Order: sequence, then C-alpha cells, then structure tokens
Amino acid sequence: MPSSPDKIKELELKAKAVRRDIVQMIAQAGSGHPGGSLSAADLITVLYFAVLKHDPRNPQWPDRDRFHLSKGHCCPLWYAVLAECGYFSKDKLLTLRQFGSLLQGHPDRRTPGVEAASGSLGQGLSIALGMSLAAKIDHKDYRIYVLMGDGEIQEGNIWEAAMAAAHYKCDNLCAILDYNGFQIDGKTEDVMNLEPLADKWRSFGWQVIEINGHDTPEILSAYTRAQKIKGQPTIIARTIKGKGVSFMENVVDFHGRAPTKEEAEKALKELE
Ligand SMILES: Cc1ncc(C[n+]2csc(CCOP(=O)(O)OP(=O)(O)O)c2C)c(N)n1
Repeated sequence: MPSSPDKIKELELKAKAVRRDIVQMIAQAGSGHPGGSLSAADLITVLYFAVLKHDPRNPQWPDRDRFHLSKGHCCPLWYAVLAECGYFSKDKLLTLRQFGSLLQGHPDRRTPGVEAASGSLGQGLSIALGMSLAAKIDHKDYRIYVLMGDGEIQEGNIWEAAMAAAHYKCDNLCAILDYNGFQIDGKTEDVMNLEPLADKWRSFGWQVIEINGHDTPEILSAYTRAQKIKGQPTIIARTIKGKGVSFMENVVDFHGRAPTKEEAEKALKELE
C-alpha cells in the first residue's frame, strides 16, 4: 500500500473534507449522528482511498472488496466517502434524511456502494461473515471489511459471529472497531465495560491489531498487516467521539444530535 508523505497528506485532507461534509449534511437534515461519524472518518477514508479494491463506476463489480457499515447510524460518514469516491454526485449529500432521498437516515441498498442495510446494531459481523463464506465457496479472493461501534459489540450476536468466523477460518474478513469509548447513554466503561477487549477477541480466535484510529500511517500499516494475517484480524482503533470539532469531542450529547446553524458554522471553521 503506498504510504509516501504525499499520499498521507492527501488522505488527511480527504478525511477533513469528509468531516466537513458530515457536519453540513447533518446540520442541513436537522438530525443524525455526528459523534460516531466523525470518530471513524480517518479509518474509512483510508480504507476507501488506499486499501479497498473497488470501482465507483461499477458498484456491482463481482470481484470488488466489500465494506459493510455495521453501525449504520454513522451513515453520513459512509455517504460522504462514497460521494468523494464518485459513487454518486456530491450535491446529493444535502438531501440526507429527506423523504424519497437516495440517502436515508440508515443505510439502504438503493444507495450505490451500499452492500446491505444496517442500523439495527449487532448484525453487521454476521452479514460480513456471510459475505466472507460466499467468497470462499466461490473461490474468489476479494476481502470483506466491517466497521463496528464499541457500544454495538455489547450485543451477543457479535460474539456468535466472531466464534463462527474463527471456526470457518475466515482469513478474508477484517473487523474494524471504532473504540471511541462512548455509546448512546454515556461511557462504554460505565454502561457495560468491554475490557479486557483485546483478550476477548483473542480468546475467540482472532488476531488483534491495536492502533490510534486518527493516525493515518498507523491506519495504513494496520490494513497492510491485516491483509497478511492468517486467521481473521480485528483492528481495535482508539478514537475520539466527535473528532475534529472541539465542542463535539467526547460530548455524549453529540452522539445523536445535529449541530445548530451557528454550531455548524463554528465546526466548519475548525475544519477549514
Ligand atoms: C439493536 C439496536 N438497539 C439500539 C439501537 C439504538 N442506538 C443507535 S446508536 C446506539 C449506540 C451505539 O453506540 P456505539 O456502537 O458505540 O456507536 P458510536 O459511538 O460509534 O456512534 C444505539 C443504542 C439500535 N440502532 N439498534
């Protein structure tokens, strides 16, 4: 994977543009989830612009790598990245959550680039596992990536899928965990502590890569390592909820609240 200083800079600028889009889309819609969209912006920007084998002009290309957003409420991030890649025009972004829009409040397969609907938390690793098994049955070498939230993985369904993936030796599957430390009601450690988290994944037969989820070179090298690992990898990425907008960072209220017009203007200034 190319990781020259120029490429790193380019990815960082793209992530910033994606963050600006997230703020504008949610402000325009008047509802949505900024916190977890902003926390995963670096992880997903790097994935789409430096890792995934895909063709925005041909979203159904059979050999494409698959990405699934299990924490579907963070779809403003996904839509912003898909638009930046060219899956659809950027002017669609401001139609987020409007009746009849291509960009619904939770992902839907009508949107080019969306593989499966999501929003009901806990299902995405099972969906990705199904894609992984399909690739193996078809002797295809595409890879499957799935992004989960830390609150989300408190769901038991995730651990059934984790156990099954190890059983079926799904080397083509890579889980990414946006470990921002917050969920809808507060800190994950207060609501339902996940630690020792890396040990939990290891005990389910996964290889764990722990990174700073806002450090572009670290993210790139994690994806490179993940591709080489035998036995499915999970990338545990430490992130900051609301990253990039000072008054949203680690503020639980911005889990699912839109910025006001004034707040959006302030946020966009910070992201210039
Ligand atoms: C099955 C299910 N239960 C509850 C919800 C409501 N809900 C939406 S987001 C959320 C919190 C998710 O927290 P986390 O996975 O940490 O997401 P992030 O912090 O990355 O936004 C909840 C409970 C849901 N979407 N699905």
